[in-house]
Amino acid sequence: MIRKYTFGTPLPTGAVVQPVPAESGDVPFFSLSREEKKIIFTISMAPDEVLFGLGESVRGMNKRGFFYRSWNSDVFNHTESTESLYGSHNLLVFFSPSRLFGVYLDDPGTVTWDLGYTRSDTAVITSENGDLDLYIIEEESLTALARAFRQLTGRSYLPPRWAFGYIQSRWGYASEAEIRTVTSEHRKRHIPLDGVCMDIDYMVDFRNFTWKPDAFPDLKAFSEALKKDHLRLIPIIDAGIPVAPGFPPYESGREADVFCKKEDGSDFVAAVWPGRCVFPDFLREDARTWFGDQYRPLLEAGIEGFWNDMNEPALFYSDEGVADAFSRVEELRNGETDYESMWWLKDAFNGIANNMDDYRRFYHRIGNTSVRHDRVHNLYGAGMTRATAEGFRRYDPSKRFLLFSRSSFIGAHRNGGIWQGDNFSWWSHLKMALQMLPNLNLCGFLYTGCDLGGFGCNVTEDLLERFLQLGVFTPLMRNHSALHTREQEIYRFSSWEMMRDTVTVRYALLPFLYSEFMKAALTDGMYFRPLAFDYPDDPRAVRTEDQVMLGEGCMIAPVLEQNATGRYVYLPEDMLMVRFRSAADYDVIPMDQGDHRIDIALNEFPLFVKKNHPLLLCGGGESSETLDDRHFTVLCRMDREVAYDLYRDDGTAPDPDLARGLTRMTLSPGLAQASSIPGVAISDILL
Ligand code: MIG
Repeated sequence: MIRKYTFGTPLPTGAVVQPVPAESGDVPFFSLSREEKKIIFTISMAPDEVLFGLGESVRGMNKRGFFYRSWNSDVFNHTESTESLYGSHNLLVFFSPSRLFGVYLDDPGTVTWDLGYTRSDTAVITSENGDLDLYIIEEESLTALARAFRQLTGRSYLPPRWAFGYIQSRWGYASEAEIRTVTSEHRKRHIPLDGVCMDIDYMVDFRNFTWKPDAFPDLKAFSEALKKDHLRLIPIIDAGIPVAPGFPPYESGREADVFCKKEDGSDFVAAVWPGRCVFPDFLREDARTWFGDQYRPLLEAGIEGFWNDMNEPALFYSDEGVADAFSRVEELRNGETDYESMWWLKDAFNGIANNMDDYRRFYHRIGNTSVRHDRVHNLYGAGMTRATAEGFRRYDPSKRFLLFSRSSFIGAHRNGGIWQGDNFSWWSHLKMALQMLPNLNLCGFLYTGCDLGGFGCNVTEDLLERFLQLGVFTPLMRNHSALHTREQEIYRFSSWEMMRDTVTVRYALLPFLYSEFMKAALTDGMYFRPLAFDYPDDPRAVRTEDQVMLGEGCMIAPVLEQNATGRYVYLPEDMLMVRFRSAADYDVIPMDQGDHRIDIALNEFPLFVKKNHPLLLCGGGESSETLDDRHFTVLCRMDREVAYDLYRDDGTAPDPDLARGLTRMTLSPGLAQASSIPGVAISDILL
């Protein structure tokens, strides 16, 4: 059951697709207070209450015990203390033995979440602007609640199948030759690969929709040649359009008048990578259409996937901001300075990027009204994602394109995936990535993953290996790193064969993981879930923070610590452990419910599978398109007949065609009786 309560004058966000009539009574569960325009929702929590949700945010799967702020931010350098990341996902689920409900704030401005931070027994949710639709969702189970929320906000984006392959990326690849090195090193060493990202270095002066003519003399020929080798290029697009007279996107955007405005009606200008830029007003349909059409030259060059960046929007500085900072210099130039004044000066320059004053300097047009950016800030990245996805649909409605964005808002999950932003090569960020996955899924973002190996800082071999072991299971499996950091491609390391073997497991599992993803997406379910969703009555499972359910029947428990030779794993029920070293080398061990200390060497990683849920390993391959997905080895701990539906569609046709790709296989209990491991079927199947 979903109830809606409206406060103030909410602006349209596009997040909700299923209309719900507004109630007139009091909001259940919460007490309400107001402070100026703020609306504050307060609720007390029992000691055994856990909180799930808030999608992209730091810390644990259980969000209780910290303070979060919904304000999309470009936060290179985020840590455990960072209140805001790149996306705002305002769904929070309260779960205890005595109550279960979700609260969703459809509010594009700042929302704060004091979740037992000020008082451990109280949660306080504050809408800064006081214009919002609040939804209370009540269902019988966590799973049903997640489904009801997805039905409210719409089905998750479906990527093409090749997007489940391994993708290599690095800020710095600047030419065809450099990309060729990446692809040939992979193919030569048989490290599977499906795509290479092109970061801003491919562009002329970092200008969107251009590419360097010398470095990429014939992009179409290049992309077509790579495609013959089952490889795709995935270029980046940034939010800002450079102020460059004569540059066609700038000129046509000016002519169509699609850029955000200052109060005086002139275009708002701020600097990002290309220098001074204007910013498409993605909240306007005409601006979205204009922007989506700009991808055409790249699409015509054969590109089938993009990543959209800098769309919080990130702003390096504005002329106004620089002038303010210089005025502080002037103020201090001839006077006495002390440490306080010098810090004040330093802050003026340090705080010049992504400055709140800049976010108050520009306006969007919604209908006939002009709305100051800070009121709708969190919608910007979602608008860009929508513009891009709509552009793809206009260009070729018969195909699924890959799209993942940095910034997001609920609603954007219908149009694209997201990556988890600029993480560091830290073990703590490996753990954070794992813990974020189920909450992102709860908020609808199924196609996601982190920068494997870590974006900032220098990775170590063992950390990259452990990141890859998590990445084997994340829909987006991309190794990405920042300019000037240690080179992070698998083939740079002496233990590259170990890492290659890890990637082969992804490819052996790819048809299975793809099927699990499609089932989750098409049934408004979750690909990753907290254990609480499957074992709500088991307090141990509910509190488990370093293991995650995957698909219908699996659970992952990655090693998250340096120099560890194993870890403790809690099994909420009897399961089958498959401990992988490579696609062809793994242990199959039935294990009982309870606590286990499991040896997991650096080159190993376990997957746990529930009884009567089969795991399918295909014949493998070096790209998603050349997999042998007719021969499967099926592993299943079973005591009854088991059926499995495998998606074997062409991987690019839009969803209605998916059903035609469905193959049902059945396993009879006899298989497990006759097996060398009693109760576990290990059988080869030819489809
Ligand atoms: O200011 O394009 O998160 O993945 O490599 C940094 C360069 C801009 C931020 C993205 C990152 C990307 C980088 N970008």
